[in-house]
Amino acid sequence: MLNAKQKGEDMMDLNKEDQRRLFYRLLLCRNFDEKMRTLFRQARYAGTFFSCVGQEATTVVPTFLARKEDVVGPQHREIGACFGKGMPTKYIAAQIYARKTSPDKGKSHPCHFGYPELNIITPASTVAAQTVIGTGCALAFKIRKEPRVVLAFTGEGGTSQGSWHEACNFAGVHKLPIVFVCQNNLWAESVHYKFTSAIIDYSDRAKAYGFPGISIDGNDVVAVYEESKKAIERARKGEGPTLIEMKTYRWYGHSEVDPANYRMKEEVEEWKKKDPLPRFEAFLRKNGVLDDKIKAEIEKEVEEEIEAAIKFAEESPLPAPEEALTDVYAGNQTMIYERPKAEKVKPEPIRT
Ligand SMILES: Cc1ncc(C[n+]2csc(CCOP(=O)(O)OP(=O)(O)O)c2C)c(N)n1
Ligand SMILES: [Mg+2]
Repeated sequence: MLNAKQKGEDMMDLNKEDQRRLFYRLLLCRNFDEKMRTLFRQARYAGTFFSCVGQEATTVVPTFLARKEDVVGPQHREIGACFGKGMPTKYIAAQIYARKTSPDKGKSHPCHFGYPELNIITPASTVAAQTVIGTGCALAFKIRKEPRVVLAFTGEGGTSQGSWHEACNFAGVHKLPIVFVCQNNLWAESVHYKFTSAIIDYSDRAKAYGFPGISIDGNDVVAVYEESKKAIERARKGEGPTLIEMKTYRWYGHSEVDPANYRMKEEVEEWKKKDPLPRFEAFLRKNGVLDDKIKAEIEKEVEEEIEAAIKFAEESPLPAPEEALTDVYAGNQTMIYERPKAEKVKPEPIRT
């Protein structure tokens, strides 16, 4: 597993302003997440919250690279995908508060962040489901000859779900424009990955589906940037899927009701030293992109954005009970596409 420094890569294709914008989104994701954890303890909203603190780079960075028309399929912990793609923070807050002003009008689970305007698929509670839906979107893009790409996220636990394998297999066979991002944070609820997989590098799973897989340090923003960029470009050029395993760690419990006492304190402390934010900050400072003054301005702006989002959510009404059955079905929107011509395949001789 190489990190970005070993490979000599340095994000030179992003101008300074965009590098700062990326730092802004990472910090926004981190500080918003910490704030939501506090507000949960104050009972300011109901349900629960799946913190992604520690693993922000794995979601914010790939989605920051995606175009508006690209589709993103997050799992329950991938709030960072919304920040990376640019979903307005006030709608993320309204979703967590289950308010009428949220994209789903306050009717779904607090972690089901979806935003059709930016092609963010609402996560399903069934882990890995978004990889199947994403594969369907990728098939549609291929049939319609649209240069659009899908980013489909799961945790390492989600890759043991049958549907994830079906999605990868189908995407591999049809060379679909999709990037599978696996965030290996070592744990699926209280189950260590050694109890769900006999392999160490989840990228090895790609071999079975005939497309490339790579394992990287998911807390290294530059490495995540470079590998996501390559995979997205590959997909857009019609060269098919890529699996990127990003090794990372969640600092807190599975959700806010989980004290996570199945883990060793030492493991948590070790991973806190690999925090992606100070690492990226040091990189930006070294390259003259960030200094104390600019950082203070960014921090202030982030705080203001978070406060405004919470105010928006708290002042928004809850959905009325009589609205429960509206918007349940999409209506008759069946679309028929011309069937692509089947390729004639010459069978290869059987190898013995
Ligand atoms: C099909 C299915 N099985 C079980 C669950 C319950 N569940 C929700 S999250 C989760 C763990 C998922 O682990 P992973 O994919 O590693 O994501 P992480 O929570 O670590 O981000 C489980 C088992 C579920 N939602 N769906
Ligand atoms: Mg996990």
